[in-house]
Amino acid sequence: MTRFAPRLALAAALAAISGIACAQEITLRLVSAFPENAFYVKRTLDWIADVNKDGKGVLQINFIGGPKAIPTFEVGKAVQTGVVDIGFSTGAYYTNVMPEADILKLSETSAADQRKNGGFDLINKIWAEKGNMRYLAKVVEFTPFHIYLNKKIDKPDLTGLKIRITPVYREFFQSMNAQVMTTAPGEVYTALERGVIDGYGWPIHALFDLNWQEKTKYRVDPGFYNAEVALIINLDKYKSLTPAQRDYLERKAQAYEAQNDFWKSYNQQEAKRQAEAGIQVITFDAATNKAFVEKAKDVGWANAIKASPQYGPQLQKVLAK
Ligand code: 173
Repeated sequence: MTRFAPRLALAAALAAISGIACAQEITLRLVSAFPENAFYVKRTLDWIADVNKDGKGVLQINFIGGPKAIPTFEVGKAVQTGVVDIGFSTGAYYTNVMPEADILKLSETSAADQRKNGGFDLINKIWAEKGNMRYLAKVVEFTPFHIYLNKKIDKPDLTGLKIRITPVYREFFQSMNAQVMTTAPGEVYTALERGVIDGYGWPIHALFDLNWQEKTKYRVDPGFYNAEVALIINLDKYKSLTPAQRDYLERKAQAYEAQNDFWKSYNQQEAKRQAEAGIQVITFDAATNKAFVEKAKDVGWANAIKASPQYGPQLQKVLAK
């Protein structure tokens, strides 16, 4: 027996070492609320590849999939409960976790401003308390939403029109008498094709990812609000990371956020691309346009404060200008 003891000791030592090595590399599961073929997801897959390349032995991310894996409006819940570790989503898709999520569309200050003015800390206080989440990074901003239509209007009045929405647009479109219908992005094309809807709310960009230009005649200008898309992580998982893992994840997430100026030029190109695809712009006189944007904002904040009397006013201080 004694002959084997050193070998056993060696095996035990090796097992212990590899055990430590395993403990130091963690793999986090990420799911996207946007369809896999969306440009947002392509950018996120590039980011994941970069995280995995530099993160060997520390942290890896495993992309589980898009809405086929977890439906768009369930991704927030999946992050909250730890069914997945990281979600790639927008606040409007997880109002079933907390109504505050949709308030981020009202941001007039940038993510960089919010990291300095206390906004980011407030968001994380709310996200932790109500969503068991940490808001890692905002990766889409500087992007207005628009109304897209297949019927012409000559004033900001959507009476008689059936419009696809998410919580982003609900109260504003209803204030213009629209008949509204909530769907995930994945269902918009078919709804347009079948004539179930006369239009939809969507950002200035990323229409082409899902081929909606084929079924879209008009875009209403001006845009309103500020599209927000972010990486959110289950708070228990976040807390369980070693300091090295957490620092690495934070560094990579913040590097992704630091690219947000990209959207400014991309949005100009996308507007051009829409014109080239034959999408015509509907707009109003200057006073009407100004009133349109102001109304969006007023309706948005009134609803935000109604939905969250506790945090709505606090968020307004750091998000609005
Ligand atoms: O229209 C939507 O599906 C929506 O709410 C949204 C929000 C942010 C980015 C893209 C779409």
